[in-house]
Amino acid sequence: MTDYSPTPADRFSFGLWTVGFRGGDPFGDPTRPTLDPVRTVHKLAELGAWGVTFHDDDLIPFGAPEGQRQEAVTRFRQAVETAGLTVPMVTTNLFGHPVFKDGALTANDRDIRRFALRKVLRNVELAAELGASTFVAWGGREGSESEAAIDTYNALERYREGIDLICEFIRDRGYELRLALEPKPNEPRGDMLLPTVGHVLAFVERLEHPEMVGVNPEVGHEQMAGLNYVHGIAQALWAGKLFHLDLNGQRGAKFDQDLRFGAGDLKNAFFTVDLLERSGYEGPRHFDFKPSRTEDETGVWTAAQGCMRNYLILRDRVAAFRADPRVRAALEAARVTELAEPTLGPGEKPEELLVERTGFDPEEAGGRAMHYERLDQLALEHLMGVH
Ligand SMILES: [Mn+2]
Repeated sequence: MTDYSPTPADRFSFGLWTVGFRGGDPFGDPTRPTLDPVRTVHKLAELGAWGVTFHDDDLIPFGAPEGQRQEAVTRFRQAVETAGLTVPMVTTNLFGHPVFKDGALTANDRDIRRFALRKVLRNVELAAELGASTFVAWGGREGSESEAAIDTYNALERYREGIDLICEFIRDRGYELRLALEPKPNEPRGDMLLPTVGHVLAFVERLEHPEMVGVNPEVGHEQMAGLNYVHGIAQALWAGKLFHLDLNGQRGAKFDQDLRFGAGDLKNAFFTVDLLERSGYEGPRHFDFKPSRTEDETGVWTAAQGCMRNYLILRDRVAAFRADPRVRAALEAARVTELAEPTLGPGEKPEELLVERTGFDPEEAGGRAMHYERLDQLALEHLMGVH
């Protein structure tokens, strides 16, 4: 029996802004002091994490002069090297400063769009310098509260122009970087552009270099829209577009809770781990969560450990589920495996479907039981640790 201690081989990563969350919300002030990024790096390594990620502003205060910028980067880079961590992903804060109150790449104000892109390109340089392979773009303020205030067609055109421009810059510089766009339906804007995984996948196909751009789905962001996260990442995998992902917890369609992974919809978390472990996904298991503002720093690290422990426990549970001969029999009985078989036979033409030759009787087929109740109960019992 393992004690569920993570190792770098598990590829767990955390954003500086996650454990560094100070607990401020729209109704209350921060409840915790600032965490030094260097302390975070060493603490994450000690807990068994593999990687650390950040927004530019998490590391370098907005508008800091060049000297201060260099000092912050050098200090962070030395800590990462000493701790033996990696920086798999970097992202840009295009939502915090008042200049981005109406968006960044899709702001109506052209000067602001140009400033936003300058901020992104400088951060792309930093991402390449630190050896990151993924650059996440979350359009935090790309959206509106009023349909009158935004021409959605033009906004999508400017979004496309912005992402194309970033890709061109990466290609011109010869960087080994891929972009991952992060969907979210709302919050902080009333309605956001690219609200779901499906919207991002469709958007990517309109780009100049679709092969460079994928999706970064977050558990809570899909569930806020009442969608099934497992189905979302499955479609991203099917499209070859799951470049990165954000694991956390959410309870239904409400504000973005960013609970630790496993808290919230535990059954969907079970099947998320099941899919990731069976799919051959080799990217980071990145946690984008916010420790509750009720906690002090000790509670923050307990929550970070909880994210990793819950993943490892669920990995154990899904392995037992898949190995159980009763589950295999139940999958067979439910004909889940039959879905892998193409609907047309080899060499068969659609025309041939027009004539029924097999004696198929819809009345009889309509009466065939699927036995999903037994299969789902077995999954729940494995999840609850009975087997
Ligand atoms: Mn979130």
